[in-house]
Amino acid sequence: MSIYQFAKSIALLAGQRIREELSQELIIETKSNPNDLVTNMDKATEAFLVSQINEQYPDHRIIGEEGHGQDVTDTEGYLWVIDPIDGTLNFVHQQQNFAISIGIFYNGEKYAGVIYDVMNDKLYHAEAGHGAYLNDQQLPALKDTKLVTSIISMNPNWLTKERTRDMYVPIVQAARSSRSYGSAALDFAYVALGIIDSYITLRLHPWDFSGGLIIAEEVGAVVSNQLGEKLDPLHSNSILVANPGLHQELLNDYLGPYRSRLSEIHQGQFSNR
Ligand code: 2AM
Ligand code: CA
Ligand code: CA
Ligand code: CA
Repeated sequence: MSIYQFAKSIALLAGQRIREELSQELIIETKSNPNDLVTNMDKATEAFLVSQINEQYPDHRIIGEEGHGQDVTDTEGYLWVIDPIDGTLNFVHQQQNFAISIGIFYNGEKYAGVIYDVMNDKLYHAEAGHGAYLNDQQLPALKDTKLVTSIISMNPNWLTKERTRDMYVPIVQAARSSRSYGSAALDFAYVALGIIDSYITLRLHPWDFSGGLIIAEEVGAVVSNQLGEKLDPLHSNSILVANPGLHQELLNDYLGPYRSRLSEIHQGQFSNR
């Protein structure tokens, strides 16, 4: 079995475990603030994925949101970047609209991405250079869109903050409509699927974007930070993912005028870059 096949198989297994245990009572803890939650299921799922990977590939290294992986500071060899449950608030409140996300890199280059929409049993997956799939169906290349006829995804929280309001309101105003799904991994998957045209957010961690980055780029999406720079699996960043035409329009016409503010935000937030 290839590493890619193995990654898909453990995502499916982990999802099955979550579905089977959904009726059990959750133990919910808060992390950085009262709305930043983690459950026993996040931790158990990460522990399961990490133990499976360690057993099969003891020399591979792992970064995971809940800390079961290692402290990784370089990208040598195989690197797994995993989010056991992306969309924990959806998981807790809705028992749906959450995903398992896995991105795998080899010597810092994209190798494969897997996003498993657990409750809908939809597996988005891609091996770099070989196209992206939803279950067994290959996803077609994205077509360019203009913002006026696009649906974008953005968390409305960014429109309530002094520092970002004037930058993002014109995008929401100009778009055909906007959505907020509450799972970054599913946002990437939906861009890859072409059901939304762009996903825009100011702060994601490597486990939020690594699987999605690899899948979305396989259908021709452009994935960068909001300064147009490449993402890497070791650092948090802002996100702009869209079909090529819309990515350029957003970067040039909407974010470009705020370049110095965005640079400042990046230096402040992501100073370890
Ligand atoms: P999580 O559910 O794995 O924590 C919600 O808008 C999306 O943003 C989810 O993908 C969520 O991932 C992620 N998210 C939540 N809190 C975050 C934070 N403080 N920084 C970056 N991403 C966050
Ligand atoms: Ca979290
Ligand atoms: Ca996440
Ligand atoms: Ca998570």
